[in-house]
Amino acid sequence: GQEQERAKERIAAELDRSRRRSNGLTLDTLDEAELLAQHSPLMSPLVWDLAHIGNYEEQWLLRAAGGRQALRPDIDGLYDAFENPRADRVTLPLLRPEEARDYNDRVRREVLDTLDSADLGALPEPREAGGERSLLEAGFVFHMVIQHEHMHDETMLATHQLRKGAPVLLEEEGPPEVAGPPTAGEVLVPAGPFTMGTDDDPWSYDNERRAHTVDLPAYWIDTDPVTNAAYLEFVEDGGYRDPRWWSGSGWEWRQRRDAVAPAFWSREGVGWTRRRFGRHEDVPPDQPVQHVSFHEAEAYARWAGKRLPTEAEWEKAARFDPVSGRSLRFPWGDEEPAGRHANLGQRALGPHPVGSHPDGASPLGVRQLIGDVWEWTSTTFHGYPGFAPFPYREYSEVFFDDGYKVLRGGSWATHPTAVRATFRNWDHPIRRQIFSGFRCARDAEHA
Ligand code: AVJ
Ligand code: FE
Repeated sequence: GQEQERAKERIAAELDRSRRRSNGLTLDTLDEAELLAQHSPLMSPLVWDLAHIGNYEEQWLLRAAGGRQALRPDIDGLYDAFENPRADRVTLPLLRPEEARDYNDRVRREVLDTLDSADLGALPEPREAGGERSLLEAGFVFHMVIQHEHMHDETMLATHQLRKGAPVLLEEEGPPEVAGPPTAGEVLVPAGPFTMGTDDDPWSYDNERRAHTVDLPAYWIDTDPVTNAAYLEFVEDGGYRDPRWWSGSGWEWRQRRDAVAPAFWSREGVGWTRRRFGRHEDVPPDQPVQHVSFHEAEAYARWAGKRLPTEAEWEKAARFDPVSGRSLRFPWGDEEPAGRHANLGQRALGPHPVGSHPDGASPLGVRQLIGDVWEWTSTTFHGYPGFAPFPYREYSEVFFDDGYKVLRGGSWATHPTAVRATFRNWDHPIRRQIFSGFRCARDAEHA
């Protein structure tokens, strides 16, 4: 009925929004040579991401959900991320930019066609143990495809950051004027249970499920992400020369890379500058530090006499409401993210200063958890108790191999549909081309 119509309108609008964004990062801003080029061995050529987005949409919306035949069975292999490591994709016979555009447009026309007659299924219901989730339930497969496109858009932004050449991206908005009141810097999260994960969020991936109770001892967590100014103290204190602060594998990484500061920073006289989407600027002291690896985050925390939060500690700080005892969808409540809540969706081309978005604080008074920078946690990526892969093992299960650390909260580059307080991201602990930062935590002293 009416509810389905509204859901379909939302889906059509979000599909359109994500495609404008993808095209804005590719066909609208770069020439063919730049789209086909390999800007870094860590990244795909942008034209690969572009056609991969269309191919994924075709596979899931037209074939799996719509029961249609493949439009281009010959290209599936090219855009399979597991068959082709990122560094090799530039050597494949990829669709040219204009061919990718035509293919994506054709897929999208047929998708909008199937959306009209799709049965989005019942509203999500809390599931019995072992209950099956279906592709269309509460619109899930459409939500998955929308989020997938935005995830690749964020990946393409990381490619833009690595590319050399004149700037092509525009900042839509300057930083907000509203700053929150200063805090003591940390809050004490009281001991006790909270609900982690979800059973019924219609946008949630398999790895966010199931909801389960986690009982944590009391801990302190920073009210704000670690700033460039704070991180610079670690740098200037010789933090990168002192193995005491680093784990064994962290120190090994630091030496191999000869890392002396976050990625894209350079020392200029007595100060530091950074390169951001082709522009050089002074490192802004009040912004969350970004482009640090897990190893750097961990070393800073040890130097500061603290540690990284576990994933459960991050999530409790982000969504536990001590008054109602409930876990919220976002730190500020269940309301969809608006500009006042968080810096999301590539409106800015970087994090906002610490203290921005007081309206986005969690019930416990922790700020900027959503948006600005992805936050490294100390947790290795695995499934929650009772994990069941859905709808395919390669979304998350194949990464449960001890090689990945969990990141939380999304960055300024993450679209609002692709993050929530339960959302889990993961990467290798050495990666820092992503928009990654962190905050610290520490144990509460036991009386
Ligand atoms: C969830 C961001 C780790 O980009 O590797 C993209 C998302 N999955 N295509 C990634 C994803 C399939 C994934 N991350
Ligand atoms: Fe993908």
